[in-house]
Amino acid sequence: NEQNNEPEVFSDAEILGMETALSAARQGVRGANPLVGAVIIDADGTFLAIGYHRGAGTAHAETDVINRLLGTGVKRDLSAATLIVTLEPCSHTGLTGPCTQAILDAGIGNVVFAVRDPHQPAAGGAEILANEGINVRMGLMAAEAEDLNRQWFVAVREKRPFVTARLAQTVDGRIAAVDGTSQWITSQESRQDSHELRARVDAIVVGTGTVIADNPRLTARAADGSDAAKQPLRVVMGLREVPQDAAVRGTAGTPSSPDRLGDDDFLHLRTHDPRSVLQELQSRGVGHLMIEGGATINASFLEQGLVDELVVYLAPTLLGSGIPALTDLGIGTLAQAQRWEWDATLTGPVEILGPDLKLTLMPAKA
Ligand code: AOF
Ligand code: ZN
Repeated sequence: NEQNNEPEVFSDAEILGMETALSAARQGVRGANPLVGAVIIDADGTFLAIGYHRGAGTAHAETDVINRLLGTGVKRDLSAATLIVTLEPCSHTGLTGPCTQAILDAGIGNVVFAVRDPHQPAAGGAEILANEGINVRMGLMAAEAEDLNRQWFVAVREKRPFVTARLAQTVDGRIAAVDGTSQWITSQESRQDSHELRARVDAIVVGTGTVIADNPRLTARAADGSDAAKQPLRVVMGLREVPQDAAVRGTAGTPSSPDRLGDDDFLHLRTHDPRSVLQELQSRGVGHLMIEGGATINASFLEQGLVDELVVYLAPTLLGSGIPALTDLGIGTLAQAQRWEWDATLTGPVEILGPDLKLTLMPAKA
């Protein structure tokens, strides 16, 4: 209880419920939204339903667990039941309606959650529920819940998008040969997986150097080459001009044409500063950004500690000399090395994609 600082008391069933909600949360996908899980238990501690949030744009964990229990539109007396959730229920209408309203509509009498939602528009759900007469308690397994989404909390508190950096490289860390050739280092399977990543994020950024060297379209495409339904905003950063006929200027699926210039889904930011890029994209409503190189852009975000998730496609290929995945990170001695760790929320942090490996990493805990 935040008012009088007395520790809340939780039952064994509630503790078990929160542990279950935390594992359910891990089935979701990281990104603009946190991983969130929820459980509903009866007055006697019986488990009634388990739910979780699948990722940005889908139902929140509370709505998911309520729908699983009731189906939509069904009534049942839940005034003695308890909804246990890993994050404070949201109070806002974002891509989905407020969870506070879903809880009130279902007539659930008790709510236990782990941690406050620091995201301003969503925060304050606890007070709304308490004012409506719901018995609300917070703080159960707060440390575990904070840890589950620790990089999401960092991004929200820094008021910037969640940032994924994607590297596609040889085992010796090269993204192109000496002569600049880079198509393709990784397999078809890896490239297809990258397209699925693109369809999940709100924006992709590359440097002007990459645009000039590789002329990428930066669209998300299905295996048959057609455009995915959801396309990211395509962002180029850097001071050099983006050529008028660059593929990145084209609308998804269509070859670039001059009448498409200034299209909403392409943006050139004339800066080298990752923070100003993040600030600009935040103001445009980007919740999840993916960085796709080159070496200078990758390093500039990494050096400033602005990467929340690192996705590395590793091809069983050697180039020796060649273009490295990263330029200087300002590290002079081993003690300053950036340490990363497996994303432990995933069932397997390493995936096999054809001949390649895909690693998903997050910054190691301080
Ligand atoms: C919850 N339960 O399962 C999640 C919450 O754009 P929206 O509508 O998906 O809202 C996203 C925000 O809602 C997100 O930034 C975070 O503050 C909260 N996420 N809240 O009650 C959930 N995923
Ligand atoms: Zn919600």
